[in-house]
Amino acid sequence: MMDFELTDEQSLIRETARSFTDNEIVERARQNDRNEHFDTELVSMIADQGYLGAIVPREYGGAGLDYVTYGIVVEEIGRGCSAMRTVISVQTSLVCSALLRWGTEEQKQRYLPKLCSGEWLGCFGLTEPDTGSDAANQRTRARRTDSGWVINGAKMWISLGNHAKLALIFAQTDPEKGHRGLACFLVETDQPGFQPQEIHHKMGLRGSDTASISLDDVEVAEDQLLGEVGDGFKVAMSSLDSGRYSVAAGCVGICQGCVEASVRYAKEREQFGRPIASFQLVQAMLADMAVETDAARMLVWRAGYLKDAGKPNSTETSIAKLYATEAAVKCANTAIQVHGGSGYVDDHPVERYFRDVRVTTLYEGTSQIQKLIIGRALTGINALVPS
Ligand code: COS
Repeated sequence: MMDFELTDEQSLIRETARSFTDNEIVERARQNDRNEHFDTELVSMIADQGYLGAIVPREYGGAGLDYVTYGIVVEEIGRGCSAMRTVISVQTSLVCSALLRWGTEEQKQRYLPKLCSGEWLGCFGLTEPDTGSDAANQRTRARRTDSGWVINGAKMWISLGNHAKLALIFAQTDPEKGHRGLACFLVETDQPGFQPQEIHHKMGLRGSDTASISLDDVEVAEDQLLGEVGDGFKVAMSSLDSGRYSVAAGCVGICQGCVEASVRYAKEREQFGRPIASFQLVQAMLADMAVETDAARMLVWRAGYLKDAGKPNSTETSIAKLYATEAAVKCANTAIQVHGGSGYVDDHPVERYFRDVRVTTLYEGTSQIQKLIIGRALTGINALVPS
């Protein structure tokens, strides 16, 4: 049996997320974007809705949602503001999911309730100035000491890095071991030597907090290891399985927002004595956006279904991430075309969609990386390693 119907509970959660987005997020999103303001008050409101740590079981303070329902919430928030959607994706998918999957009981109890309530923000320190797609090639080093570890290195493009109280920091413990030498550390950011710096003048996501981080002799206790030494790469990849899903769901929201804004505008705007919605070439643009939106949403739902069923889903998640992010880039571009000159200023949401969406085919694995993951699954050949 195949079921495309949302349950009553999912419909209710969608409606709630939709009105929360329209009533609380949309107008602030524009102001925050204009002012490059990371709106911690809005983050608290999102936390109060239960959207941070949505997939975390209730016993740890989460909302206990399944992945399909989480995706529906992320779509709605993504329609309103990609900067706030990024907060949810990072906190829930990159940080909480890693703790859930790899944390000891004590680590889960220490951190998950604070992250779910929004009392603490978390960040995911994988990318470095010289380490992007080649994530295994970490330059940050962790050295054993009598009492634990000391970390030195630098991280780059870290969302929430200036506000986070907990940072997942990936580091190499033994360069000769390659990706099997990596470890992930739970670093509390008030630790001496942990120094974030704000990154400004971004094309989009101006309402999101982005940092470069330097780590100078940062000491971490032994019990702050997440997983075992050597698990670091798998911790990162499993988090990205959740993070890519979340980015994809947010991009479905951008696509949907483009359709809604464009239909509304095309019916209002008159040229040649009639609404531009009555012109075939305009309808073709609306139809193209609607098709992209539906296709992206179905791929996200499939990936979510596989996650909920506990089935392998990395390839399907990459397919959803690749398709939804590229679809959202196209939709944002087309939506501006429908709006004409009005789409070039921020009176309508499409101008911000266009800038905000651009990063989604870059972060959490570029479109090219997703294609290589999909290609490897199809052929069994790893195109990333010289043969
Ligand atoms: N979950 C758990 N483990 C995984 C995994 C996943 N989704 N994917 C791979 N692994 C494991 C593999 O099983 C393998 O384990 P063994 O060491 O036991 O063999 C190990 O990790 C290495 O896997 P793989 O061979 O796939 O590693 P590659 O070096 O080929 O991976 C890619 C290359 C490109 C896939 C990876 O580096 C990547 O995703 N890069 C993009 C990084 C990224 O998204 N950065 C954005 C940062 S967040 S803004």
